Amino acid sequence: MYNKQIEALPLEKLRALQSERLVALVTRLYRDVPFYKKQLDDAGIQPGDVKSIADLQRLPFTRKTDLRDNYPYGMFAKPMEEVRRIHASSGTTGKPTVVGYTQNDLDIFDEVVARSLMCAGARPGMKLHNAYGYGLFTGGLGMHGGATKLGMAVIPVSGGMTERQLTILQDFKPEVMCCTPSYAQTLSEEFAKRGIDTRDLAVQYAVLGAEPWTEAIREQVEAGLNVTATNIYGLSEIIGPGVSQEDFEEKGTGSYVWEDHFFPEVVHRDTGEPLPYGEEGVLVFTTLTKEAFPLLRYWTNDICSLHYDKNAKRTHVKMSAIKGRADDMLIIRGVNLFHTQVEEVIHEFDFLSPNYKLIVEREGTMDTVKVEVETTKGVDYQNNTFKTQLREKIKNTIGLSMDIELKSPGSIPRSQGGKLSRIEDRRG
Ligand code: DLL
Repeated sequence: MYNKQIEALPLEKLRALQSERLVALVTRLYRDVPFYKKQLDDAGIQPGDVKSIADLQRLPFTRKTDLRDNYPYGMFAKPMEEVRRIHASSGTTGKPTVVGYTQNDLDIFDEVVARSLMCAGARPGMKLHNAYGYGLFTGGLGMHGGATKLGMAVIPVSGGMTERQLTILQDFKPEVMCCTPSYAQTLSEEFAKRGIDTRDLAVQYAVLGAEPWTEAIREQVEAGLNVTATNIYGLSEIIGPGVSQEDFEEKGTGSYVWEDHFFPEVVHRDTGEPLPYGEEGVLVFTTLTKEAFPLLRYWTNDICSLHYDKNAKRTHVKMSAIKGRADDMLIIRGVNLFHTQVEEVIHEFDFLSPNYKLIVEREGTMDTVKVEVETTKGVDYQNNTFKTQLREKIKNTIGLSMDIELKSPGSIPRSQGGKLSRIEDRRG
């Protein structure tokens, strides 16, 4: 553990710490951010009404539209003289979301990423091949700061230029690498294409995140790169990478949320009602300690569930893998669909590789989905039996009839370094 005192803090003490931090946060927000003063006044809540973390559920949500309405700096709680860095995430539509950090915020960022890296298997003295993009995206600089804090040597490769990535992975001998899962797929395939045996690499751990992924991709990447791959989750609005992290020895049991800084809730996507542990809904975060850009009950739109794992090393709550973003969910003939559900079905067939794309079209008033998926090497992609097997499995598990097109290996677009969109929406 990077910070045993906090990561293994007994739950009672964690709650007391969260309560103390929430009370201070609400006081700061009411005093320093006009948007929050109005929000709280409108809800009939005064700072003194909030006495513990249990009162959080009475407070209003903050949504992405609130950030847009206050673009670029209207939600900042500190004067620019105290801000030391600005990041932004490019929205799919309109203006980016702008976030700021004081020096203290940057220190917290380093701390949670250092914790995450250690949880992923990294240790001081190791080298990190950092293939997250450097720039306005929080991935590159975020991982960089945390790795430095942990005592690693950072190789700031950034995303893209795949040929160079392969050379550096071979010659610089990093023990840890980080990038998006889709780019890890690309790197693994490129090594294979060149006949390079990845058992000769020094890399042992891959820290993958920034987009949804399932066990299908974990298997491909772990085998292809000869690594242990874990999930790192985060978003710019909350801090960047390092909001939660999966432990390399507890794979598949969810990712620890560093809840001394980021308090998570899962709520019903229509009513906003808090849901019990284990139930799936929208993930909502309150930043308990951030100074420049603190947020109350921020509606991430990411779909997952929370649970406490009694067999775990740490006391913090775990979140399940993200199924997708609520705004990326397809509604096909009344059935809700995330692309990760199709990915899970693909995983069940040895003749398929997790390189796929969903194509959504509208025929009259009906939406249709076509799955384009590559077969594994040496498999006949024109074999209709395989197609039928996949179609039926999807129909039985997801409840939707989909067109299937099996493709030859290498024919579906790959990640060139960053996040990869696996849905092509042709509905116009
Ligand atoms: O993607 C921060 C990050 C960088 C996380 C590097 C992990 C590693 P944004 O660009 O603001 O920030 O995008 C945040 O990406 O709301 C999720 O929808 C998605 N996302 C991030 N991590 C995961 C993950 C960074 N591990 C948005 N699994 C979030 C699934 C993820 N989705």
